[in-house]
Amino acid sequence: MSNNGGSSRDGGGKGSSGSGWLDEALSNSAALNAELVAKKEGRELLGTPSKLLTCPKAKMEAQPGALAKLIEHNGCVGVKDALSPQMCRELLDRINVFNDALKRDVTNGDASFDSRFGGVNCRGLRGGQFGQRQDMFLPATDPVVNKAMKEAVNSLGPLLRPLVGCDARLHELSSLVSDPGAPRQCIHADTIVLPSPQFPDASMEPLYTFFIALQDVEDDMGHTVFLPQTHTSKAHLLWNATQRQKELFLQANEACQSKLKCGDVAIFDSRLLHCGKGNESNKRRVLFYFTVSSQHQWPLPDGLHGSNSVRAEDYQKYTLRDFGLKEDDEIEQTVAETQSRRDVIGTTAALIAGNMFVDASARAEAAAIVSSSTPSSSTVPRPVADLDKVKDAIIDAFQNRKYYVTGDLPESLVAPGAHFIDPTTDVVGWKKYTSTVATLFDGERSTVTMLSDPIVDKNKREIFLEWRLEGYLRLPFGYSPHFKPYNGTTTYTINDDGKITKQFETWDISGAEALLEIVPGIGQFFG
Ligand SMILES: O=C(O)CCC(=O)C(=O)O
Repeated sequence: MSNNGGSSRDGGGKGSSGSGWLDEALSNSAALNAELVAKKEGRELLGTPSKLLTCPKAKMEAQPGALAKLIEHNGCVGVKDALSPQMCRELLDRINVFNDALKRDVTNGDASFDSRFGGVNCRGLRGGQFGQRQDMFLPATDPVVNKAMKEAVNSLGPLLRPLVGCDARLHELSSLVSDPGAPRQCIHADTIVLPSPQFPDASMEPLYTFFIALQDVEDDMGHTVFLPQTHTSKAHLLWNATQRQKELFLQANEACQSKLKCGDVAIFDSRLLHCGKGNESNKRRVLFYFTVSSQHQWPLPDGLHGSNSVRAEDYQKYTLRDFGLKEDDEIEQTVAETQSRRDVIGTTAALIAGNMFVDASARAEAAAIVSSSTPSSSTVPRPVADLDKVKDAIIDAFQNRKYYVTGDLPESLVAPGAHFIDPTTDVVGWKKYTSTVATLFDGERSTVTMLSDPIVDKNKREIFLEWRLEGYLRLPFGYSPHFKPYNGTTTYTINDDGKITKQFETWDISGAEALLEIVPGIGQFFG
């Protein structure tokens, strides 16, 4: 949970590491300032959060690949009933015992603060050395903790396989204990997005954190607030800009909050912006949590990318296999799903519409996308559109409207819910695709060239195009870099109505690399 990379660092007034009154005074003043910032964020910058999209466990089991894809895209999701009520009760009791014992050990000098507790954001000025919010590490070998991990991994196994794989490493094993009076946290991310200006050569696979509630979290106990789709380089760039820009950015983003019942889990990409709300109740709120990733090393060697909330003796010691995750028969299907990730997002929309989520408004929104793209059940045969005419319309949009760099693709050519896929991106819908292209490229100064006459395959209902693209990007802060020309191909899939249901691009490697050098997270522009 040690957050990093952004402007709202620990700010918590750390327990034991201060060495004298001056350190303590500075630390307290930083903590007070952080609490004020957090209050302002809650009061003035974030609107009323909606509810985190949350899916029943059975749906997660039925379509894990689609859910994994949704997490990748959104950065957060909830799943119900990840731990049984009995396990939650047992673990909660254990954590309460640990909490008393470890505080005693630290106070008596039998253990150092940092070996048992993490640097949590806004720990709270009252509550002495430990504050009112603690990030308390849990030992992996403790029988109750171990049993809870095994149960959680078994229960979330269908999702963990496509999301991170059985060999994923356990990076964090801890608990969040928020006592009455714990203040609201500042918006923060637990890890940075790499590569970054500080670490241009570094890269990372996402780390996913699982917050499991060990009791019902009532509204006044403080939910966790998430800002979906902010786990991207673009979002971090804006969030790490000037204070004013950061505030505008926070105001512009939608927020949602987990409302976990006992045993439910909120899963999030550790780069996602989020914060815990204050505990205004008279009850303790405890979350059991762990963080896993297919990336085995974290933090990276010689980097200041953050630290992990895990006991030193457990650091880099476990993978999910150690908690019972196996590649069983299901895995074949899961691997296939992961390999054809491009197709999964379509399934995702269908799933949402098919009642995957508990949240009614999300379901309605997704249902609208899917119903409009679902083939009609009418039995009356309808005339099939002429593909040569569609080809001419595509050529017109490509050559005369330059839609690959202007976004000026007529909506009438596109089926609702169509996919636009390239080596960095997979977006759904005409609006999202066209508005992003228009924002990303400088259409006036960029050129597109058709390299051969498009080929029509009437059997597959596909149109194939070869092209070359060159020009300028339009990035934040007036930055407009030129990118090297690159060649590509596009395969359009056309439905019976003559509308594009899929635009699938490949790029020549050197061109793609050149573009990615300029905008490492280019795919996220489409997020
Ligand atoms: O208290 C919470 O709900 C969230 C805590 C958290 O996100 C953090 O400390 O990084």
